[in-house]
Amino acid sequence: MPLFAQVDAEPYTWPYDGAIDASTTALVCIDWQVDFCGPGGYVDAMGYDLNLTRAGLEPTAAVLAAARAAGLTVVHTREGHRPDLSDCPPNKLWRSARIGAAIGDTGPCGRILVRGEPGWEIVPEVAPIEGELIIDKPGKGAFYATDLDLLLRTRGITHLIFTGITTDVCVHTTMREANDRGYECLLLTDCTGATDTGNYAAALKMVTMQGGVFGAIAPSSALLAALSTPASVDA
Ligand code: C5J
Repeated sequence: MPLFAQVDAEPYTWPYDGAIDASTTALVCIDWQVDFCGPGGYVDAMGYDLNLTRAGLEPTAAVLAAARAAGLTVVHTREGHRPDLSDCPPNKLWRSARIGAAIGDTGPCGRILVRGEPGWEIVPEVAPIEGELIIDKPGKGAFYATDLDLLLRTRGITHLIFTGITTDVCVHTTMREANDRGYECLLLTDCTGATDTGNYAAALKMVTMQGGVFGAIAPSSALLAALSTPASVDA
């Protein structure tokens, strides 16, 4: 499996342990679903600006293409619940109703955040292809109540590169979960978005504190440069 140059990242050159090894690195694409970035979905129903959550789509599509070409494992996640909502905690349901977008209610994209509905699908720009891992999760973190950790460890994956939405909620929760499990994490700054610009900026900054408390951040251009540069033998 090929080795690639390290990424010019903040607050340290990523990964910490040398070249990017395609056989131990996965690209994780979090919740690029209609419900979070499509017209008529959950985020739209809550009244937030879709331009903020859609901003990362184009750079993510480019990163996906590069990751596939480089031979990285690709993982996609989807937040959603069973049709009978038996896996939706009552307080999550109550809070969504409170903001006028109740999970399970019918909207323009079908039932909000329910598995199998049009709003729950991943948008075509970054849709999975055959052979890629898809994780369905009931919560914000992709490690909670899923087999993600088992699938990654079985494949020998130790390094994770994150794209997705929203930066401050599902992306951050998953990156923190991964970091606590010992995965070496990188978040691509232009491949993620939040429903609030202040939260987006704060979430990125949080990663860089304490020498990289949850890992590192970098623009996708830095990753693309790394993936087009074979690692030198002594890297
Ligand atoms: C949210 C997510 N924001 N995918 N979910 O509720 O970040």
